[in-house]
Amino acid sequence: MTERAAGVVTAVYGPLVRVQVGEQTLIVPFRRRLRWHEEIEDRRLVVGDQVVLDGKVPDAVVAEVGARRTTLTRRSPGERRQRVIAANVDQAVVVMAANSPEPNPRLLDRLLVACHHAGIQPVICFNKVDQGTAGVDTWIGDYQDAGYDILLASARTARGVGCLTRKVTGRTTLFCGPSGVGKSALLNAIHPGYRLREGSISEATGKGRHTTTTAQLLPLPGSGFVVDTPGLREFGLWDLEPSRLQGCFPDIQRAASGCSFADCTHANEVDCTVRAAVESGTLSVRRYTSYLKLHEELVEAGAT
Ligand SMILES: Nc1nc2c(ncn2[C@@H]2O[C@H](COP(=O)(O)OP(=O)(O)OP(=O)(O)O)[C@@H](O)[C@H]2O)c(=O)[nH]1
Ligand SMILES: [Mg+2]
Ligand SMILES: [Zn+2]
Repeated sequence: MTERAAGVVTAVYGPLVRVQVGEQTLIVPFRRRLRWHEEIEDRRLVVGDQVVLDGKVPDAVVAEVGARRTTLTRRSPGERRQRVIAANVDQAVVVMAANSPEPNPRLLDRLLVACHHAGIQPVICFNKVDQGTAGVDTWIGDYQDAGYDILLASARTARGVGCLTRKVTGRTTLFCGPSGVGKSALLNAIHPGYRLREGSISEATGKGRHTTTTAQLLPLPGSGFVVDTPGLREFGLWDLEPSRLQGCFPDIQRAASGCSFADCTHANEVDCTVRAAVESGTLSVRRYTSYLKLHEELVEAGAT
């Protein structure tokens, strides 16, 4: 290897990172005074970061970090700081089980908002349809109406796996969602060579057991990358202006085109076409309520 080489971070293990350099996988430390090519608040390497290594193996170190094309960020649970999940991802497959563990549309909305905010294209995937779709039957239509790309899949029967493979080929796609919904299982179905560990579902709680413990970027056999991530229990939004929330709800955004006030929050203003759409049944009450709650939360977060 030459003295300097470009690579991509595929996993972070505390003071060490795994970097893919061409066909080679290296586990290397990073310089204390890393050179960042942009000003960022959270100066920690994450999967997907484009880096430059300095020095020859076994003494190579990460010396530089490229500017991030996209950054998926959440509020660190229990803290008033951010946590970057991954860099340079262009698409996210938000995975929920179609039945069990019980799908959570409020968490789905948060993840979708985070994708829109980060400029990452979301795909909604309901996995485990071999166990039925009872958990989503009453509200899946809300997301169809909003125009989302929705995939019904089963890692067990391979339903939808061909379609998912086509969607991820040639791109960098992050898989996210609660624990136990089958993120790792879907990735193994796309490429059995990954041999990712799959968990079991707790009989007592019906929930996943957090089998995947750290995010990792995996090269696809053709072209592109996928990112497997640990299950999320919650997802706090970070650094989003309340006024920009409607841009992260395509259905609200569409309905808002006729509102009298340009800065209408759609909560209680007169001549609000969003509320009119809810009243006439063309906009989902559940999505509207979800928007209002998140809006309130963002206003409160900004005020404290
Ligand atoms: N019936 C059925 N079970 C599935 C399917 N996909 C995954 N499972 C099972 O669900 C359990 C959890 O799957 P994982 O792939 O570990 O789930 P995960 O989303 O990666 O979970 P974490 O790593 O904890 O975030 C495992 O026992 C899988 O065998 C499916 O399509 N149908
Ligand atoms: Mg997993
Ligand atoms: Zn309005």
